[in-house]
Amino acid sequence: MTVTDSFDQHFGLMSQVDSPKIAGPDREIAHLTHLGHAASREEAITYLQRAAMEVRRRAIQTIGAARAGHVGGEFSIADALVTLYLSVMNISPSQVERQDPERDRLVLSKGHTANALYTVLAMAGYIHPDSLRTFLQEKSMLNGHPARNKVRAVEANTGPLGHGLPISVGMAIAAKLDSSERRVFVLLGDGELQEGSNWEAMMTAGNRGLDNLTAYVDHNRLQQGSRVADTNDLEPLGDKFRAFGWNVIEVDGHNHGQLLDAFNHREPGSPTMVLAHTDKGYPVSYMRDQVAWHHKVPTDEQVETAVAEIDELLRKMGR
Ligand SMILES: Cc1ncc(C[n+]2csc(CCOP(=O)(O)OP(=O)(O)O)c2C)c(N)n1
Ligand SMILES: [Mg+2]
Repeated sequence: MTVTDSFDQHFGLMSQVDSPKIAGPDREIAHLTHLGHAASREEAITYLQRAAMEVRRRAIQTIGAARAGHVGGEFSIADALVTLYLSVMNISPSQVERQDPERDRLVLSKGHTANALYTVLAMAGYIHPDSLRTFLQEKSMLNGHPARNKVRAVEANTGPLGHGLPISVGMAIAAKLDSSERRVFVLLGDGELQEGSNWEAMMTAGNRGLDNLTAYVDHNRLQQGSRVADTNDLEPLGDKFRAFGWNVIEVDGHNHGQLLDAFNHREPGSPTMVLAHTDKGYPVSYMRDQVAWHHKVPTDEQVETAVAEIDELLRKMGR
C-alpha cells in the first residue's frame, strides 16, 4: 500500500474537497528525501539550505491562496523543521504509516505555524502533496493548527500555546519506561515560554534527567503584536533553563551546520535546549523582523516578491 493510498483510506477527506486555485505554483512540488547516514556533513548542509527555501517558497504560496496563515513564524522555523525531518530524526513515512513505536517524535508546540509543518510533510512524502491545496478549507485535514486525529504524522494536537513541552516530557518519560532509544523533539516559540505550564515541564524534565528530550526555542524576539522583551521579558533565557538542569546549546537558527550539531548532540543525564536565534519572516526583505508579519496575509504581489527573492537565493545556491 502506498502512502497515498493509506492516506486516502484513513482520512477519506481529500475527495470531498475541491482543490482551490492556488496562486502561481509554477512548477511541480519539490520532493524532499531523508538524507540517511550516507550523506557527508557538507552535503547535508547544502541540501538542507535548499530544502528550507523550497519549503518557504511553497508555504507562502499556500498561505497566499488560503488567505490565512502565520507566515513570519513559519519562515523562522523552516530550517529547524527540515533539519529534523530530513536528517536528524529516525523517521520515515513508512514508520509513521505503521506507527512504529521506535520512531522519533516531533511536537510542533507553536502550532499556529502548522503550514510550515504540513509543507515539510507533503514534500517529504508523509501526506499527499495535493493536500496542501486544501489548507484551511472545510473538511480538510489541514487545519490552522495541527490535529493528530486528522494527520497521522502529527504527534500531538497543538495550538493553545504552552502544552507542547508538557506533552513532550510525558513522551520522553514513556520512552524511558519502554527502555527505548527514541528521541522527542519539541519546537517552541519564545513568546510561548511566557505560559507557566512550560516551567513546570522544564522542572520535571531536568529533575528526571530526560536526555532523550530536545526542546528547540525559536527565539525570533517577536510574539503576536509586539516584541517579547516589551511584553514579559524572558532573559536571561539560557541561564534559566540551565538553572532547571538543562544542557543549553545556542545556535543561529538559520545555520544548518549549527542546527545539525545541536540536534545530534545528546548530553547524558540532561535534557537539551537548543536556543536558536532566528528572524521572523527570514529571509524575505519586507517581512524580516517585522511584527506585522505574525499573521498578516500577503497580497498576490507580495507572494510574487517573496518567491522572487527566494528563487534568487536558490539560484545562488545552484538550484
Ligand atoms: C494559550 C494561548 N494564548 C494565546 C494564543 C494566541 N497566539 C497565537 S500565536 C501567539 C504568539 C506566539 O508567539 P511566539 O511563541 O513567539 O511564536 P512565533 O513568534 O514563533 O510566531 C499568540 C499569543 C494561543 N494560541 N494560545
Ligand atoms: Mg516569537
